[in-house]
Amino acid sequence: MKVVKLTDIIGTEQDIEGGNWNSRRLILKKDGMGYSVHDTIIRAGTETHIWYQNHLEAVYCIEGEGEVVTLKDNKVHPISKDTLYALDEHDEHLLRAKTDMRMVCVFNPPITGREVHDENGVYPVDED
Ligand code: 9YT
Repeated sequence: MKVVKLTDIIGTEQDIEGGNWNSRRLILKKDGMGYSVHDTIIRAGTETHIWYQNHLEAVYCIEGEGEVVTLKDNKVHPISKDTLYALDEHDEHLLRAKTDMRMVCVFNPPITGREVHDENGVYPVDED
C-alpha cells in the first residue's frame, strides 16, 4: 500500500506550475493504478481553455467558487465546494475561477507526470 501526503509532493517534480493553475500530482501512471489523482489549485480571476481530447477527467471542488462553460452549448455550470463535474464526453470548456479553487482531479488514462496544456488546452496522448 502507498500513503502519499501533499507535503511530500509540494516542491518536487510532481508539483507542476501551469500558469492559471498549480497541480500537485499525487498518483501518476507510474503508480500503476490506471488513473492519476491531482490536488490542483485554480487561481482566482483566471479563465482557462481546456479540451482533454485524449483523457476523461472528473473534477471534485473541495474549496472555492467558479464556473465551467461547455463550449458545444455555451452552458454555464456554477461550481463550488462539494461539487463534482465529469468531462465524460471530452467536453471542450472554459474554467473560470472567481476565488482560488481547490480541485481533486482524476484522469483516465493517467497523466504520466510533466504535462501542461498545449495551445489548444490539450494534454498529449501517452504513446508508451
Ligand atoms: C481542473 C483542471 O482541469 N485543471 C487544469 C489542471 C489539471 N486538472 C491538472 O493537471 O491537474
